[in-house]
Amino acid sequence: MDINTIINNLEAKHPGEKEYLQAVKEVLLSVKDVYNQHPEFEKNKIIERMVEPDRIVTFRVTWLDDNGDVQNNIGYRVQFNNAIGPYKGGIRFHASVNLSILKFLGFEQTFKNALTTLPMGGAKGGSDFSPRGKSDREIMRFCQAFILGLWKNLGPDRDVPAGDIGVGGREVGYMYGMYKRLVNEHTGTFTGKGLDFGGSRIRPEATGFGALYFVQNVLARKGETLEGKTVAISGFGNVAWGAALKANELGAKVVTISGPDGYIYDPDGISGDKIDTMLELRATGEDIVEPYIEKHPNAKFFAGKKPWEQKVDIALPCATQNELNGDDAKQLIANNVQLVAEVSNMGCTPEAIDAFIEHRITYAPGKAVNAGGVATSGLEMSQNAMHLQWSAEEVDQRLHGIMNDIHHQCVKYGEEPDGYINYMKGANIAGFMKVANAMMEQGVC
Ligand code: 2IT
Repeated sequence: MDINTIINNLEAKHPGEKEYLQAVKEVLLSVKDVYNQHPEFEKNKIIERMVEPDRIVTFRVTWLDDNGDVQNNIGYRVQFNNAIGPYKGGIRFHASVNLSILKFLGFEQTFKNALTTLPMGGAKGGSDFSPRGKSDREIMRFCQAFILGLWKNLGPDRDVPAGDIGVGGREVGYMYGMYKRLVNEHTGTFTGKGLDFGGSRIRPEATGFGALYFVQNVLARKGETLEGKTVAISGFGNVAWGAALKANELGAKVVTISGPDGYIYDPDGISGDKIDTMLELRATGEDIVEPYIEKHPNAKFFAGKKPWEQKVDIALPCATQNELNGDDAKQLIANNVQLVAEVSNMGCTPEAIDAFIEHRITYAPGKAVNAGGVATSGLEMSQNAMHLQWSAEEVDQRLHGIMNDIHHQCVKYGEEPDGYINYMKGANIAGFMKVANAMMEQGVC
C-alpha cells in the first residue's frame, strides 16, 4: 500500500486523534522515498505494523486528597514498539493528557530511541492528573495509586518508565518506591531515580545539555559557535533549566523563559543565580513565571504572549507540543532567526516547520535534539544492570558522543541537493530504517 493510502486509512480509523496523526504523517511523508525503494517493507506491512502501538494499558487511578475526598483519574501506558529493546519512555502528568497525545509521544519515542544508538524500544504513559496546587502528600498518594494500576506491565527488560512534563525526581521516587514494594526487587525499573538509589549523574541536566551539544554540532558545520548568540527559551521546567545552564556555559545569552501565564524577557541574560530562580518558581507548584520580575526588576513580563516575538539568533522551544505555530515562525523568520531546535517533543506545528524549511532556516526536530534525555536514561539502565555508578564526567562524555552521532545520522540522511540539511527528514529516515530493519529481521509477528 502506498504511503498516502496508509495515512488516509489511519485518519479514518483514528478520527480526532490529531497529535497522533500529526506525528505519524510527518514521519511517513519523510520516509516515503526510502520506503518506495524497499518493496520488502511493503510486502511485510512494516509501516502498517509500526504505526499501531503494540499494546495500550488503560486504568482507573483512585486516590484520597488531603480532605479525605475520593479523586479519580485515568492512567495510561502506551507500549509502542519493542523491536530494538525494552519499552522505554516517560510518564506525563498534566490535565491535557489523553490517548492521542500519549500515542504521538510513544510513536516519536520509538524513533528517538532508535537514534540514540542504545537498545531501547518506545513507550509513553501518563495521566490527566494535574500536579498544579497539589500538596506533596497528594502527589505521593497519586503516584502510588498510579503504580498500583501499572506495575504488572513494567520490568527492567519489559518496560522502563521515566519522567516527562509534571514528573520529575520526586514523582519518580514515589513511583519507584511503590513499584519496589510490589515486586520485592530492586531492579532499577525506572530512570531519573535519585542518586542514592540507582539514579545516574547528569540525568536531570541531560535533555538540555544534549540539546545544546546538538546545536553546537549544527553550528560547527557552518564554522560557528554559540559564543555571543542570543537564545529564546520557552518553558521553565527541567528541560528549559538544563538548556539554559549549558547555553550559558557555551557563551550564549539566554533572554527568555515562559510559563502558561506568559513569558519573561530579561535583557541582561538569564544566567548564574537567575537560573536557580527557575527552580524556585517550580517549587511553588503554581506553574507561573511572572514572580521572576519581583526578584529581577530589569526583566519584563509579557502576559499571555510567547517568547517567539523577540529578536534572537536561536529559538529553543522547551515547553510542550505545538507551542510554536506558523505565525510564530513568520515572526522569527522576519527577525532573522538562524536556528530553531525543538527541545520539547513536536514543539513546532507542521505550518511552522514548512515555513522554516521553505526559507532554508535550519530547523531540527525534537526526536533528534532532545534525545539526550532518554539516552542518559539508557546509560542509567546500563549502570543499574552492572550495579555501579559512573562519574559525572563519564556520563557527560558518553552523552556528548551520542549527540554527535545523532547529528551525524541526521546529516547523512538529510542533506539536500542544494546543501541544506533537512534535519527532520534525516532524523526520521535514520530512525525509521533502524526500526524497520529490526522488525524485518524478527519476522512477521
Ligand atoms: O520525551 C522523552 O524523551 C522523555 N520524557 C524521557 C524519556 C526517558 O525514558 O528518559
